[in-house]
Amino acid sequence: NDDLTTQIANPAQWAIQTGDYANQRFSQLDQINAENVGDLQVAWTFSTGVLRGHEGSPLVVGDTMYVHTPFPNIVYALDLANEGKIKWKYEPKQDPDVIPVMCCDTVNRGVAYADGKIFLHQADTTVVALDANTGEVAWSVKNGDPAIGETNTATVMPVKDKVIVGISGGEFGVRGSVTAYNIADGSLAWRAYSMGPDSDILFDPENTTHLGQPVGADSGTNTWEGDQWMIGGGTTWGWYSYDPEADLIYYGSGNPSTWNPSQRPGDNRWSMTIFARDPDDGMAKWVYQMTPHDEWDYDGINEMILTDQDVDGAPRKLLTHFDRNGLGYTLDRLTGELITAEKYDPAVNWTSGVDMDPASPTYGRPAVLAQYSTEQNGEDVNSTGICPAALGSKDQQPASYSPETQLFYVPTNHVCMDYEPFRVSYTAGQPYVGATLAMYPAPDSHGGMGNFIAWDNIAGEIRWSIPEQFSVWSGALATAGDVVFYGTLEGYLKAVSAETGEELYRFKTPSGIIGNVMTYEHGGKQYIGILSGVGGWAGIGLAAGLTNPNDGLGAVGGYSALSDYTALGGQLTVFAL
Ligand code: PQQ
Repeated sequence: NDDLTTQIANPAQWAIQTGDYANQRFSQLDQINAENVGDLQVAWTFSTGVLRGHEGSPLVVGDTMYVHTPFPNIVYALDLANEGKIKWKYEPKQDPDVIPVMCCDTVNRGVAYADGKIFLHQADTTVVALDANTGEVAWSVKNGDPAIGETNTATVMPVKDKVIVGISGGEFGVRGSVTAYNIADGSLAWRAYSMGPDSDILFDPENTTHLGQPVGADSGTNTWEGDQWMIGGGTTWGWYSYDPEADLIYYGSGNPSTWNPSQRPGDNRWSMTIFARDPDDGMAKWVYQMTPHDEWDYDGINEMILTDQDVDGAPRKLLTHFDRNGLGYTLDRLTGELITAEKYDPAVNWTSGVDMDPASPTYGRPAVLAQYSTEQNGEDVNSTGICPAALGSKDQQPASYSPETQLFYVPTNHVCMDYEPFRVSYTAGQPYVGATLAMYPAPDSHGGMGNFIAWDNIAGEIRWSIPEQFSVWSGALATAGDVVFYGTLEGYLKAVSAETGEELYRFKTPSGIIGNVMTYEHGGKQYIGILSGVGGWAGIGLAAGLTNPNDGLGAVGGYSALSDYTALGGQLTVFAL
């Protein structure tokens, strides 16, 4: 999208949730830098008026900041030229019946901007285009139906003349899809499902490839038994990236439904898959399935970060992805060739690693340790001590990349689990989970449930690691000032050296942070912005008032100590020197 591309190119703005189309979350601004970040002060704050988990970040386009909230998904336009005065407020009317159909809190990862419009994708799957100046509704379209478990938490991505939209509901047997609507009027352009017939998944059996080979006919049905693919999951609730030169969009699909693997024999393609698609017609160029026949709920939706780097002395167009399954993957983003797949948390134990030999029949597949399987010979198996837990070595909390250090800064989880699968039958709109989970800190960690790490994607190695008491559920920001920012579940905004990880600054915001750090410049001054407001899957106990350790899909027990540090409440905190 030309307008959005122009807005993104101006480092004074934060025009897209992901920082740029490549999802690098890197800012050229360097007024705040490693030397002076210790002097950061709170410049101003804004209460959102909403209590539950606040993911995503504000946008800044021109003199306006756009702040969103979790359900009921209010959008505020704040006038930065007038001390943050509220220019307009949009509050959709949504049926609260959607709340119990949201798996992991009522979060929303933010609005998007393009062509003078603000795009809000509500919890109930209504996509609304608002006039960026007035907040008037330009058009509105229903992407799904909460009555059958379809909801939304993701942001959307404007590309060219379309807006790319995902869907949630993998815990309700929703069949995931990605949909493109025309920006001009909201009309449907195309929809591509994660599984199903070739015409539904927009695959060309001869030209869509998996690890360099054509996928062949019926690849989205022939690794499923019977009609299970129709309730097969593979939802698309994560982040989207775009390479304008290659003209491809990238995203991942989530867990196959149900969580009980013995009920869905086969590889369950294309759940747990990275997709490269043409934004004009949705056709898939290549795919890579990371976790065939998932047994642990390792959704593949985490962000795809696009970089141009040298590999073995040759410049390459890369895609790096920190999967829930604990492996950090780097692929050639033009062809889908696998370059590295290495554990980015040493605790990962369910696999001994990925077969990297192109000549091998199991090329590209992770080798599974039987001890951590949750199924043997088609029978359910209760398994203990599996690392990572279902929420992965990293969940949706996005990493950042600095082209200056060529390092990725990754918020991680250091949590393991016990997994008890059970038989579940499908009823539309009812939970279709089929496993009981217990989560706890990884055994070697002295109680720490997370780390903030710097990752070298070519070597496949951790450069430094900062232990955190809780999982780092906030998105990172790297800047040309040689500083990296992230938030913690206790509520600290932290700044660390991009080179060494040394802590340079911390400030405790009013609530736990699961939002993503952003930066902008206004009136010649650089600002850092972060939403606090604890919640998300890790904070579901606090957000939804749950206390039974196995509730919240197993997360409540693991994170119960959070209530000793923080409480609910949405607030934006903006910092400056
Ligand atoms: N959402 C969070 C969060 O915002 O903290 C964490 C998760 C979700 C998960 O770990 C999930 O597995 C998950 N799965 C789905 C799905 O399968 O459709 C949706 C969501 C969501 O929409 O937030 C999450």
